[in-house]
Amino acid sequence: MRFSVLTLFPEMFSALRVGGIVKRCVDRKQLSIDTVDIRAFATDRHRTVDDRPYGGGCGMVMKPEPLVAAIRHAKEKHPEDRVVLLTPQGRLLDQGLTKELAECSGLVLVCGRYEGVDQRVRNRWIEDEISIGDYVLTGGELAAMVVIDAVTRMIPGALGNACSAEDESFSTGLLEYPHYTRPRSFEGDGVPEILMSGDHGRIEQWRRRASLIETLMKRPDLLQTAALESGDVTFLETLYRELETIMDKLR
Ligand code: 4GX
Repeated sequence: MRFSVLTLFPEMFSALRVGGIVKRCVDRKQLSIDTVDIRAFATDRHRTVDDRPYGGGCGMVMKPEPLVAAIRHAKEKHPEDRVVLLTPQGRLLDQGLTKELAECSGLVLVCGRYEGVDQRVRNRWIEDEISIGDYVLTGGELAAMVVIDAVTRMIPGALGNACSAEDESFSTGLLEYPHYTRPRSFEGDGVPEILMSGDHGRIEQWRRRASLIETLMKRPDLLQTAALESGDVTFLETLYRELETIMDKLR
């Protein structure tokens, strides 16, 4: 996977090289992250990259010329790479979109600053618009890093260990079950006995049910789209009936 990042603040992306899985993938050449400084493509003496909006109003707009020169530069080497703009107006990033992006050979991530980019650049050059959530950032850089991070862990072998990103929460569409490690007793709190039983069938069932309960309590909306098995529905029906019995007595 290849990322070309177009930004006015290329130094921000050094955060990805400090440590962790993204750095390891870069070191192993499973991933490349090239930053392109948009300001380097400004041609005037002040290296201007923004200008006032036509029609008036507050804030500035990114000028088309340096931005398009930067996009052309990134596309030159790899014309097949998809040009993506980070913006609150984009498709909401979720695990499905992350998987879709991971199938691309390369992405050109365009990080906007100010009020945004000239609409003509969007019309001609932007192939996809992505949002990392319904809130407003001061620039696209952190959003681009979120995309890089989430897409990187979908690269086959990226997570290093034998487990794949596939068996975790969100690939099932459910929240993760609770995790425990040593010590067996921590400040008086123990670990669910079943996890120490060595009975892998029952452990798997406990974890699945814990995931279902976690999802029901914290993100019930996810149950609507999760890949539920018939045993899951049976378990949820059991919970439902148990609650009904309790409620009947309370009322
Ligand atoms: N998920 N922002 C981009 C400037 C901007 C506006 C419009 C292009 C077009 C954001 C988000 C986000 C703030 C990044 C506005 N650039 N990006 N920036 N949420 O809030 O991705």
